[in-house]
Amino acid sequence: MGVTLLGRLFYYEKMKIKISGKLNVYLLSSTFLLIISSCANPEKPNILFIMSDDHGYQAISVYHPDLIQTPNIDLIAKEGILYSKAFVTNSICAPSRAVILTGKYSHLNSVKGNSEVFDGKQQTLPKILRQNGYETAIVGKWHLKSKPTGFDYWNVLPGQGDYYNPDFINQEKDTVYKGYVTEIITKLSLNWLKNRDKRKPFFLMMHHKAPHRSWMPAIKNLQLFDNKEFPLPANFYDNYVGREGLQKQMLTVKDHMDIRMDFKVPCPECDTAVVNWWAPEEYWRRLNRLSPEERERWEESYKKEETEFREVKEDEERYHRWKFRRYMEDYLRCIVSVDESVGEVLDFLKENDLDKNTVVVYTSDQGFYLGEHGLFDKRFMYEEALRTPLMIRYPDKIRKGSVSDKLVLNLDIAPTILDIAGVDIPAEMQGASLQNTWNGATEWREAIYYHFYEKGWGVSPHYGIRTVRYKLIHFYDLIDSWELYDLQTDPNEMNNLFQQSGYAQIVEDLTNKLKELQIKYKDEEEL
Ligand SMILES: [Ca+2]
Repeated sequence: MGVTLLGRLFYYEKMKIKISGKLNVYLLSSTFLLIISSCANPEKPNILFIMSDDHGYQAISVYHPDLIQTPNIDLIAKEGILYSKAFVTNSICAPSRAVILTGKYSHLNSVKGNSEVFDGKQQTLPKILRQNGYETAIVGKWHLKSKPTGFDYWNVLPGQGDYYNPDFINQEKDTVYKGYVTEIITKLSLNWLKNRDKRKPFFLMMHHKAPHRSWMPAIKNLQLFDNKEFPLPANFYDNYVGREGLQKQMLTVKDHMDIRMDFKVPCPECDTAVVNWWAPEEYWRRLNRLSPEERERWEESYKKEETEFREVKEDEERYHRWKFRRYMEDYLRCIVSVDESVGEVLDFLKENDLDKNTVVVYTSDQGFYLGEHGLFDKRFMYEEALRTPLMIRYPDKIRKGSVSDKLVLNLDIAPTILDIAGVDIPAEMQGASLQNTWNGATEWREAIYYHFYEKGWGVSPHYGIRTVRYKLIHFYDLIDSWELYDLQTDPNEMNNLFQQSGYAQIVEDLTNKLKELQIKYKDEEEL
């Protein structure tokens, strides 16, 4: 629009120049104003999509104020819309990223599990935006094995990436950056924003590695939360009675974390007493990325943990509580840096007069267990990993302080962003535009469909349906087991009602709806 309008104005001016000198000056100044206004307010809004990795909603203060304060992330929700029931379709890193890029379920987008390679030839959100005049970029975690496609600029971590002095790969060369990964991702994102092609609207995916396991905080934050007690979730000591899916998993805080890699205790005997055979080597590889000065501060900071470990390790209950506290300390320290990053980019938008015309999204690739059911990690369809944080700021379009309890999905992100950009949503995309949740429309889905495929850590593949009130899960492959929960009376999902009398009709209705969703989403292989 800008170029055509300017071309016409210059032509008009040239014709009038002969008529009057005064008129000419007037036209020049008005053209100048129009140039400024057309650059500062392009028709299409910019889109800043911020995604962290494994950030449970329980660790965002606008959702849950007890664990940590995240004022900058909260601001996006306070100035926009907060989703209290946002879910993922497959709760694990690479598959969630593929869903977001394509707007399609895992069985149709080439990535069912973390080991699969993303087919970069398929249609994706950044490709469509780029075709429609957007300048596109991704910085940070990519995790899809094939090289990014559809971006004018990409600078990403190889694989999972490292927290300290990390390697990055981009379209030109590999670079090792000095510093802490969250701060580097912020800096690279801001550099791109400063140097982008300002004639076009932008789409930037800023993808943090944090707070992914093994939760290595910025050196400056290593002593945050020292001596803070974190309340244990009500179902930390879940005994898994009646729920076979949980009985075989190896993802508990008390039994399946490594003393050195996860809890950072520098004890000499820890390399032989490990849960995961790969943990000692991986611990040293990660630690060896620190400079000698950083290493010294690291070792000094974790001395206290070794003393505590020796004090509590013979007392089972104290030891379990200590493990939970150690988990929370480092996990939340990583989130402090993510929140600082969000603050920096929001400030940048404001200082550069971009805040009014930039849509900001904050989400995570999925949720995470922070001790619920005794777990860490994700994968299961139980609420804390199925849910993900989601908030959108869109000045002038979304009323400040909105809250939506509609059942929304990461599948909806691509259609939503296309809708915001004024681009047609391809029919093959399976999600819906979230504009319908903030513009007063009443039509919305009444149930969501989930399918998890991986087999590691003792978790059996499973699929299921969640409605506003109920959740039905079918574990298959390693086990064959069904679970039913009434989320209204049992929000912690402790009581499997599947075999209980009085629920046959509910099971039948949910099974029928589940089959309908499998047909709708073309995922019929498990029927
Ligand atoms: Ca993840």
